[in-house]
Amino acid sequence: MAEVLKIAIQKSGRLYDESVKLLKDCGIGLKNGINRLKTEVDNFPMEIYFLRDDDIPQYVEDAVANVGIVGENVVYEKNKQVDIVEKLGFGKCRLSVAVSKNEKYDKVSFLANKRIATSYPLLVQQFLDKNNVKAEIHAISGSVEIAPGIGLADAIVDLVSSGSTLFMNGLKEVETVLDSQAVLIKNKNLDAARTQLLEKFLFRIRAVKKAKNNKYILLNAPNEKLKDIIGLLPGMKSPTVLPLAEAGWSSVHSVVDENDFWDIIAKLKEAGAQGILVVPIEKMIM
Ligand code: PRT
Ligand code: ZN
Repeated sequence: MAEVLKIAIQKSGRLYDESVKLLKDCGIGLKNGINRLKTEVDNFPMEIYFLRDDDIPQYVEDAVANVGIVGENVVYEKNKQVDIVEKLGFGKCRLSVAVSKNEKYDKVSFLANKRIATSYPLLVQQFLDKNNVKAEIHAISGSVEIAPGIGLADAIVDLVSSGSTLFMNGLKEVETVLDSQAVLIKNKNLDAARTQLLEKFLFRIRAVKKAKNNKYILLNAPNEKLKDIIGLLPGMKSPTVLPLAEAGWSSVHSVVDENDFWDIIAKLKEAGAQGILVVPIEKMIM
């Protein structure tokens, strides 16, 4: 049987939808039936395993799966022998210290000799060591945010994204221990065939990521303004310029970074651009 790349993704939870979407955007056709442990793929030599996120680093270390998609927070806390290959740009959150909103927190030494509840004892210990603070870590597996309210802890370290969970529990965020996002991890001893498949997969992931951060832009410009307008557009090489049917006008096509997008649009209008169209890009290969 030909070699396949075995990938582990979260079975359900916050990373599931985006992980599946990434595979689909990479042209990897998942068969339905997510309630199974594993699924095969028709059009790419890949097998997909659906697992709890906490178990993914271990499975990848043990080569039960060759690669996996999991949060950096889990990778570092589990501390398994795996390599991080690529940041994936979703599942963004931070692991933060929070205390009751009434506490007067000034610096990390506030935590000295305090009780800290967390599901991330290793990362918290490393954070305390780095700051030369000794505290008591209470490792608990869920509902960490209620620990201060029931008198179990003086502080917590937990994942935060919008901050509303902390707010609803009368807590405030005071330090960031780790910024996290979903990453692709790999086994340290992939054979040549698997390494080649991973390269192929990574090439697609990067094209999808790049496309997500860029937009295709089309606009009409009076020829006398062309020079100014082209000056505003970076493009992959340089913008494409085509004559319009109406004399004295051109159509300009280019690619702009999502982050600079609104800024550039405003300047383009000011410079005399009209009929600006902005289109999402599906894949982008440089
Ligand atoms: O069942 P399984 O073990 O696979 O899933 P899980 O319940 O352990 O994990 P899950 O699905 O909750 O999260 C999977 C991964 O998503 C995490 O390991 C992070 O890498 C990432 N992620 C991103 C988050 C969050 N954002 C997040 N906000 N994981 C958890 N939260 C929780 C947090 O623990 C807290 O309870 O959401 C709450 C805070 O959210 P806000 O928006 O109120 O701040
Ligand atoms: Zn989990």
